[in-house]
This record gives sequence, C-alpha cells and structure tokens, in this order.
Amino acid sequence: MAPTVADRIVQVLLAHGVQTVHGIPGVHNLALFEALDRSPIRVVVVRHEASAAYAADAHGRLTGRPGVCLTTSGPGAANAVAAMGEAQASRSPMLHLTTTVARRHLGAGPSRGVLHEHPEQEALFAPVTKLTRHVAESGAVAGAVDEALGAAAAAPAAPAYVEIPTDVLGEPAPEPHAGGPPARPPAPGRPELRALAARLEAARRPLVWVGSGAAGQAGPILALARRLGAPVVLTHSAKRAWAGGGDPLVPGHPPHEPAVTALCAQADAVLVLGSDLDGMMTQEFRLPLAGVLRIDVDPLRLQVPYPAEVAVLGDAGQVVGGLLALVAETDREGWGPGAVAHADAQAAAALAGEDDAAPGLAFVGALDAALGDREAVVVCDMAIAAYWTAAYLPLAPTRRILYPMGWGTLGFALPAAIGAACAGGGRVVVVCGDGGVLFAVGELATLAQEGLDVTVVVSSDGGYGMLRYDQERAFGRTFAVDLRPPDLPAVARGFGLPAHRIGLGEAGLAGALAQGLDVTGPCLVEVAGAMTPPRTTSPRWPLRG
Ligand SMILES: Cc1ncc(C[n+]2csc(CCOP(=O)(O)OP(=O)(O)O)c2C)c(N)n1
Ligand SMILES: [Mg+2]
Repeated sequence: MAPTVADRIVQVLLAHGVQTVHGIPGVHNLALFEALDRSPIRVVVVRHEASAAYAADAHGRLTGRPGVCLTTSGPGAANAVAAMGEAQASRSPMLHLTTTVARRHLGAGPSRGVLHEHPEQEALFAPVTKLTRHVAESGAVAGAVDEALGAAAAAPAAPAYVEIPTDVLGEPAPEPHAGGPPARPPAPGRPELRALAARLEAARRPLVWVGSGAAGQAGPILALARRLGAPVVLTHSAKRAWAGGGDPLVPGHPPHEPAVTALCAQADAVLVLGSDLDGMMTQEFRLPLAGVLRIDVDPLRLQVPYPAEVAVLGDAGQVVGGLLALVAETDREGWGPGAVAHADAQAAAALAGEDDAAPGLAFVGALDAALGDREAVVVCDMAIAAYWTAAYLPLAPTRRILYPMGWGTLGFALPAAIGAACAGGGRVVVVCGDGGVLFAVGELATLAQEGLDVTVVVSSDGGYGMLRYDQERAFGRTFAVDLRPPDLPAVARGFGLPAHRIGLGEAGLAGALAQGLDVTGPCLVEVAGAMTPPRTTSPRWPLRG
C-alpha cells in the first residue's frame, strides 16, 4: 500500500528525532494514531488535551527540541490553548498537530453543525504560536510539519500548530522533499564583539544575567564570568537547562531578596543573555539595572523593557564564545565571589529572622535533603510551596527546575511531569497545591498506566492559599478560596499510586519526601500545612513602593 499522509507525518516526526507523542484520539485523527501505532514512536494517551500540550511543553523545555501533542478537531484542539499560551510565554518549543472537519465542509460560511466543526479553528491558535498552518493538499502536509518543527525549535523557541482536514490523512502522499537546513541565528560581527568586550573589561562591577535562552551554556558562561569576576544571576526559567549547579558566582537567593537586589544595583554593567528581563523577575521593571548590555536573537526584545547601552542581535552561546576569545582576566577586588557570598549570607540571615519564612524554608530544606544528589526534574506549579521551590531550592548539576512563569498557569505541573518523565532526566518531582492538583487529577491515571517515575508532592492548605494572602492584603478578609479537601492519598490510591501524608511541621518531612522519591513508578505525598508566600510573589515584592 502506498504511504499515506499520516505515514509521511510519522516519517517527518522520526526524522526530527521525535520519540514520544502525547494526545487523545478522536474520530478525525484516528488515521494518525494508527500510523503512529505502527511506528517506534511512543504514544502516551492522556486524560485531557491541555495535559498533552503541557507534556509537550515540558519536553521542549528540557531538551530544547519540540515536544509533540496530537488532538482531534474543534474542542479537542481548543482544549490545548491555555497550555500553548504558557509554552509561548515561557519560550518553549512544541508542536500541536490536529485535524479539522473534512474538506467538503470547509469554507461553507457559518458553522453547519458538522461534528467538531469550527470555521475559524486555525485563528484560535494564532495568538499563542509563532506559526500556524492549515494544510489541505496531501503533497504539502509533510513539508508543513517539517517547517513547523523547525520553526518551533528555532530561537526564540515557541509553539507551532498544524491542522489537517481529516479526509486528507488517509490519502496517498509522495515522498517528502528533504527540508532545508535549520535557520541559523544571526551572528554578530567582530567589531561588535570587540566593543562589547571592551565595555565589559572597563566595568568595575560587571554582572551576568542568564535567562532560559542562554541557560544551556552554563560552562562557557561560568568561564566568562570567572574571567570577569562577575556574579551570575539566573532567572527562574534558566533553571530548566542550567547544568552549572551552584557556583560561588551564582547567588543562591533570587534577586527579590533585598541583599541580592543590592548586588544587582551595584553592578555598572549587566550582560543580559537570552532573558526577557520579565516583569516577575524584575518586580515589574523596578529592579535597578545600570549599563544593560543585551544579547538576544529577537530584535524586538533588544531595547525592552530596559533600554540597552549595547544591544547585540545574536545567539548567546556564540556571543559568549566570541567574548571568551577577547576578554582578559581581570581582578576585581571586593566583587565577584566575595560579593555573592556576602549577599547570600545577608539574605539567609534576614530570612532566618522571619517567622513567616520558616514553613517555606522548612519545605525547601526537606526537599533539598530528600533529593540529595539524585538526578531529578522538579516541576513547579503556581502554588506557595512551588514559589519557594523555584526560587530557593539549591541548584545542583543533577537538578532541573521547570516553572510556568511564563504565563503563571495554574495546573501546569502534574501534566507537564508526564512529558518530563518521558524525556528522561531522572526522577520527576511535581510540587503543587491542593487546588492546582485537581486541574488535572485525572493524569494520575496516566502516570499509573505508563508507569512513570513521578512523585507528586501536594502542599495542602485547604484552598487557594496564594489568593488568601492576596485578599488579606487587598480586602482584609478572604472569600472564594476555601476548598473542601478530598482525601488526596485515598484519591491517589484509587488511581493505583502508593501515597502517604505528612505534616509540614513534622520532623520526618525530609524522610517522608525521600520515601516518595524511592518508589519505582508514580506515587503521591501530601504535605499538610500552610505557608506564607515568598518575596518573589507580587504582593510581597520589596520594590513595590
Ligand atoms: C489558570 C489559572 N487560573 C487561576 C490562577 C490564579 N491562581 C494563582 S495561584 C492560585 C491558587 C492555587 O491554589 P493551590 O494550588 O492550592 O496552591 P496554594 O496557593 O494554596 O499554595 C490561583 C487560583 C492562575 N494563576 N492560573
Ligand atoms: Mg492550596
């Protein structure tokens, strides 16, 4: 039998190294599921299409290559929109493959009520992608999928979307043309690099600020920072790919801690590598940064939200490599590791003096101890325990941290853990709240069915704790935030997961978390008790004024 469009799509996925597809079948996409079933690609069937997109996003964040989700026409596809918005905001590469109604029903004006029909399905995805394609020509589908995978991965990474009318999938399709080479990032010229190197050498207190777009270059970045004697501040998003672990040049506290804010403010040149300098990291652009030297592949980002003294359009890895060949070693008395150690000691002392910080720090300390030096991906949700984790969990070369910041998308962590577990990288640990876990609680079934090595740590405070804090501040009372808690360990056991509960204040917390990490396959640990949000959350920003 001649290969069909569905077969050709699978060929393209394989050519791009895709090993896993996350999705849900529907009558329109069955031909693609069937072709995948005949291929070596692992198909992970999830319990909601948003979960498929979160899983694809997590794969993208961890590997830099697009994760793939597969949905059916109409509501199946639309269910993925919020998750794609999160991937877009967090600069994560992913591909959403889906279908539409058959060609004979397209272009007929208003919806005629054909199953899953929406005359403007593609338009739903334009705002959350860098590329959308509607491909109704059987000979053009494979090329469009190839193009979409390449576009999603090209920096700045983003989601891409391809929809195919259901009747096209079963048609015979010719051998696809080999795609062109991937687009190369712009390369800065030698004079530009020389000027940048001279500016850095002339600085008395240089600082390097690393975002997700550069985080995969830990080795060269640290080498450059040592040459310059410059502190290295990581954004939350950078921790998805940073292999450098903790380092004497990397503050162990976020820039929201006043001592680290002061460190940033003292810098007279800030080399910004692959970072948006986003509102959440900079307290909505209040963080004082002087002498911004900006390196980014996105020309629209070079002068916003901070004006740059020097702006270089280019790939951070290339620029850092170029600078390493040009910058001489400089001794900067009173700066570098000494200044970082001082800022960390001050931040730690300030936190130790705050009763409010104790529960959050106890959680992070216990998780750190339980993780030890095992390989792990920690997937954070929008929950108080996760805000502490994303900002304060000590870095280690064995650890990656994923965080939806980003778009601030509650419900990200549990489904994202599916993609993280399939991507490899060790034990996956979800840190979420008792509100967020219920967004995708059905994915406990996916974890069990696939036997994924995921530990779901649920911080339970009987409600939307972060909003309680916001309300107390804004209105002096709470409302619409108390949730009747289910018996979470019992729920997990119902899905076939081992589960246990421990109190946040109990001495055995680290042991209980470690027990949850030692399980083969999935398990759930409930940590009962309330925490106060850290200073990285907007109502607690010290620079709010
Ligand atoms: C999609 C989405 N809906 C709503 C919110 C607003 N929100 C942010 S945190 C939060 C509470 C989450 O509750 P829980 O998961 O129990 O964590 P906790 O704050 O209690 O630690 C809510 C509702 C959001 N960020 N994203
Ligand atoms: Mg809660």
